Amino acid sequence: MSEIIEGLSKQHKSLPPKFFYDERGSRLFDAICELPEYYLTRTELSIMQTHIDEIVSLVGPQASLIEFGSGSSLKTRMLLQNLERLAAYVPVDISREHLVAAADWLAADYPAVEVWPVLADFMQPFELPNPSVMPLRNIVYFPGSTIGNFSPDEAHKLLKVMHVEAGEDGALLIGVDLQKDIGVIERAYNDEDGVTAEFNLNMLSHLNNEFGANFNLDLFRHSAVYDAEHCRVKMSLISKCEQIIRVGGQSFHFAEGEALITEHSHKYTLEQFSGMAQKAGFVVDTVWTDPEQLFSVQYCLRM
Ligand code: AVJ
Repeated sequence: MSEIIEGLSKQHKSLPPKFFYDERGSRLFDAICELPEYYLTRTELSIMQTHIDEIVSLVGPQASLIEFGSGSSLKTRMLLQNLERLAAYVPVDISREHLVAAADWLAADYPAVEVWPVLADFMQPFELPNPSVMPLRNIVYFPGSTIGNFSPDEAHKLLKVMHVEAGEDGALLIGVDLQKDIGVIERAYNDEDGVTAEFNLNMLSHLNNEFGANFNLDLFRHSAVYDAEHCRVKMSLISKCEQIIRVGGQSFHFAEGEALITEHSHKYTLEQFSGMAQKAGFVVDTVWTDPEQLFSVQYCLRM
């Protein structure tokens, strides 16, 4: 609740993207991943499919795979399926619900892999479990260009935590969306069917249902524009009129046309990302991209 009050009290109102993901929000996000305009998911998956053998040989046998976030995605499955004699799969998530669901599901499908869920906020270093087989190295996995949700400062902090968790001889396998034609990016966040608009507006339903807010969804509209100066998509909800919203015993005034920022999605050049990785103590070892250079999967070694 305090995060909501804080975000709505700012001069430029904003709320953290994690408030997208109630049950309906998670379903809408899955639908986004299937959209023809949303190139990210399918491109990342195809890059992984094309290069899985090389990924497997770089990681080597008996690694511990530490996913930041609880993965139930096809990409995670591909790794569990293919990596040699994994010592453990360690999903790290702040949501007990997500963590337990993903861990149970994967444990059932990959009985040979020890699943060790960790309930933690991965912005801070956390303790790793002790699997029954000693891992030869730790591989931090962060797919989906989720790194794009973080400001450069936060992303740096997060990469430093990953550096700690990767440990001696560890590595980072990360999906990073790339800078490209602005039209292609903006279409990915403004799909024909309006699924992204629904996903964005659903944050307000979530706040109504879970936190007793009184947003009227008809009085806000979806907006997603690329901010070239900051190399990021700014997704927001624009108030269609002057209005007062109540939540947590407080009132918040919206002017007509005022924006509530719901998400930033940063896009990187290969050079920018490699500079950021280096600052956090990683060296980019191998970069895989698709033929159009839309997206990248990067294997970074801990220095
Ligand atoms: C899950 C953060 C990678 O930024 O593209 C999709 C979320 N937002 N459509 C992204 C999202 C709108 C997505 N990430």
